[in-house]
Amino acid sequence: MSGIKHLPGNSTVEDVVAVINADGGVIIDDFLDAEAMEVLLGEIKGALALAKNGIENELTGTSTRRASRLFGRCPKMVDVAMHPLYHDVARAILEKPIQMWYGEMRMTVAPGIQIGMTQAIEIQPGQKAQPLHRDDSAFMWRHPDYGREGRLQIMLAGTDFTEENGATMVIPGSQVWDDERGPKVEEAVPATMKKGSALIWTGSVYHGGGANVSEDDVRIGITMSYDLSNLRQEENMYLSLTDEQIRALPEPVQRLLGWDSGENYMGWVEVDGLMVNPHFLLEDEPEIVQPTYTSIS
Ligand SMILES: O=C(O)CCC(=O)C(=O)O
Ligand SMILES: [Fe+2]
Repeated sequence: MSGIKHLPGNSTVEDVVAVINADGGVIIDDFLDAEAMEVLLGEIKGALALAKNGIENELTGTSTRRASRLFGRCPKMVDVAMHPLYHDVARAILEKPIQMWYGEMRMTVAPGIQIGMTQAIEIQPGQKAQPLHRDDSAFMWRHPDYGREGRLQIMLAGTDFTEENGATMVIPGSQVWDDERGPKVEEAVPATMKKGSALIWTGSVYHGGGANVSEDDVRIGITMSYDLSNLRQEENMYLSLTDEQIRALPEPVQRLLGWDSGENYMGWVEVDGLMVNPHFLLEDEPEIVQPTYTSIS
């Protein structure tokens, strides 16, 4: 099995989309610059300090600490979410429209994207490999029946990722496998990369955290997902983020975290007797925006 392709941090969105469409995943070298990485890592280490090692669970690991709620705790996560080689690539891959009938009119409706989960993952020496899996199993996704991706995930390296310290293991090309074919450990390759680089892969690609067989080299990865906005968020953002935390974030990120409703009507709230976009609740001078189909083919 060949390795995972690397692209430089100054690649175009089109370059990145092309490699992901072919292989299911790609590594972007120097995704964040050293200065931004140090700020983010300081915030992440603060969150990890409050996390506990997992209990008797192969998926979460027992020599692994996981810290979530990252947009409430780590303001620098905004740089990851809004990076064009992640955000714009996610839109290009996920926002595939559907055609539907609305009365006698043929309409095109495109889903939006939303942030589905966030996690800093610290894999300590002695941690065994995580079983290879597809993250879109959270959505009960079927392959190739659905003919589209539900998720685009990122794993930003907070330390160098090496074969010894538990670099994420990936099976490039496995996004096209049907649901009967199981992954084999020998088919997976390590996403070795430098601190500040990032692995980006679709929810249908088999992958898993690697074993940390090093003496004393702790691996830190910072992950989040962009998911179709019509799916339930894996991490319950409405219960994870306080009102104060969501209000402190830039408007696009508030919307990406779920305080939004798209043209497919998902996520509205009733305010003053009208169905409105929930971003209304965060606005100082709120404007009533009712959801509506916007595209007519
Ligand atoms: O930590 C990693 O490298 C991968 C973790 C992962 O795939 C998961 O927890 O779903
Ligand atoms: Fe995973």
